Amino acid sequence: MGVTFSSIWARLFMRKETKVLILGLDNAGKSTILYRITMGTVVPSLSPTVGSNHEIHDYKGVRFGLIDIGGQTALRSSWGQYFIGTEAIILVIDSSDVNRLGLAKTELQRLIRDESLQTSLLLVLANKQDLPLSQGRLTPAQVSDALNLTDLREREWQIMGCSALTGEGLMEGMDWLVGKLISR
Ligand SMILES: Nc1nc2c(ncn2[C@@H]2O[C@H](COP(=O)(O)OP(=O)(O)OP(=O)(O)O)[C@@H](O)[C@H]2O)c(=O)[nH]1
Ligand SMILES: [Mg+2]
Repeated sequence: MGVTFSSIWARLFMRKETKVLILGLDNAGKSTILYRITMGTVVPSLSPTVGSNHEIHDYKGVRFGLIDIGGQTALRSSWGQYFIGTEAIILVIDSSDVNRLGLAKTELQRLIRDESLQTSLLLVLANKQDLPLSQGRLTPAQVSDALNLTDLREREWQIMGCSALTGEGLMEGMDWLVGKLISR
């Protein structure tokens, strides 16, 4: 109780910024999710991110410092420079990009192994759930299987189906993060 109260106190009144990285392959929907969360709307015609986008967002007593980093192949090698001090990773998966789920899994394994991220929470967003199953879109359970998430025994993780276009699932994901952060 005491720990929980002091944690809430610190986050509410000292405005400690909680560093969250939004990672994933190019075209997964990271920037769309960033602005959907912080501005509550879909920003049309976003260009692929070269570098990163930073936004501060207060939600349920937590001041989130959200960093969305470009996911193109050439940019993924520079993700490491953002890792120190990361309290949570939001890994965004394009649920319709079935051919590149293996690559997404390789990137996830790289994140999991990194020394700087050992205590980071992991929220996997199976994005683009608005697309029809007939177009080959996978369910969150299928994405979870493809990434072998149940093998992650040392990690606090969660998977959530979402759509950055409709907003479905995003707040539920943020609520999971808030719950975990407050109880730390
Ligand atoms: N149908 C559908 N399309 C989405 C969704 N989220 C994003 N998109 C589309 O996917 C494309 C890529 O979105 P971005 O947010 O730019 O992707 P990104 O992950 O930031 O890509 P990089 O910056 O290159 O790493 C855009 O055309 C978005 O409109 C979603 O939930 N559903
Ligand atoms: Mg982007």
